[in-house]
Amino acid sequence: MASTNQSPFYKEAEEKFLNAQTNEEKLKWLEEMIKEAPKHKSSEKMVANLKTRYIKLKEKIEKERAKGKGKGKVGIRKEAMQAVIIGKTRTGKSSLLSLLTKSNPKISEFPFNTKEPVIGIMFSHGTGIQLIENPAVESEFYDKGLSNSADVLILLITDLNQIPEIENVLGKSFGKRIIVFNKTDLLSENEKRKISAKLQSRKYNFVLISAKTGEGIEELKEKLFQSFDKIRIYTKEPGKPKTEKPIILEKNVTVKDVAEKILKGFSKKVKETKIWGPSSKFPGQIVGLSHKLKDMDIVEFKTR
Ligand SMILES: Nc1nc2c(ncn2[C@@H]2O[C@H](COP(=O)(O)OP(=O)(O)OP(=O)(O)O)[C@@H](O)[C@H]2O)c(=O)[nH]1
Ligand SMILES: [Mg+2]
Repeated sequence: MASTNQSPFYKEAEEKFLNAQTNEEKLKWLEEMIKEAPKHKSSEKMVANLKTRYIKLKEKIEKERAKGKGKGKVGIRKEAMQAVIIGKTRTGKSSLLSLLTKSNPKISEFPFNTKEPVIGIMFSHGTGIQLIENPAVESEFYDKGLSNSADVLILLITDLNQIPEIENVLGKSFGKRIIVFNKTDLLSENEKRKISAKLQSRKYNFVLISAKTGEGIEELKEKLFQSFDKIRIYTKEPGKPKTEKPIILEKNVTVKDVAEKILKGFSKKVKETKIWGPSSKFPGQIVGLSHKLKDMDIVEFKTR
């Protein structure tokens, strides 16, 4: 497209088109490029090309909408444990996401870089937790539905005044809140102490972190896992080691719930159950189907 003489307006639109992050945005700038394209004979082919691209892109967006993917955003499949990172721009949402997951969102000192939700998986406590960065609350890109459906909401702030602002936007989203105060590397010990004291007195579930230095990150991971109210259960067959990965279950599950899950509804087949771990009185204790399990228990089923 560079061969024909283009106006500065065209070039600007083209640059924005190339940098656009969503299909809607691309479409908008493509339309602008068509408008601003030179109208002489030598550029006819170029304009025709642009129009074809415009039509194709428009069709693609409409198809995605029809599939119920919302405003051209990526379809997000909700995993068993999902937490959404919510906050104002430049608070470090992308920085935190890229620290905790393999996701690689754009990070910059300039505002409003994240224009659609970004997903990552954090591996911790032997399992995967889905983390999603919701674009800045004060931007048009913020996705309200996403915050409403999450189990856990990470309110990422760099100033205590941001809490009411975010809560305002959240309305009555039911997810459990964790207040995460970021950029502690920029604060003195005294400032940190004051912030902690204030959050403590307001009875928040909170943690102070630095996405830059990693301070507080282990504590955050722990709080995050605890917020889901789930327990990890390992299973084993007689004479074999326990499973490598735990199954994740609601708190207060019984041996029967686990049996139903791993034996696919055939808990009747269980002849004997032994347990090791926090809910057992001694290693290898024999228990009945109604026994309540605790986080990190190992359950062995004998079915023959
Ligand atoms: N000093 C310091 N800077 C940080 C920390 N975390 C993030 N930053 C910087 O803050 C700026 C914004 O970070 P991002 O992660 O892009 O923020 P965001 O909340 O995703 O912002 P948008 O998506 O653009 O709305 C970048 O310059 C980061 O390098 C931190 O813990 N300490
Ligand atoms: Mg971001």
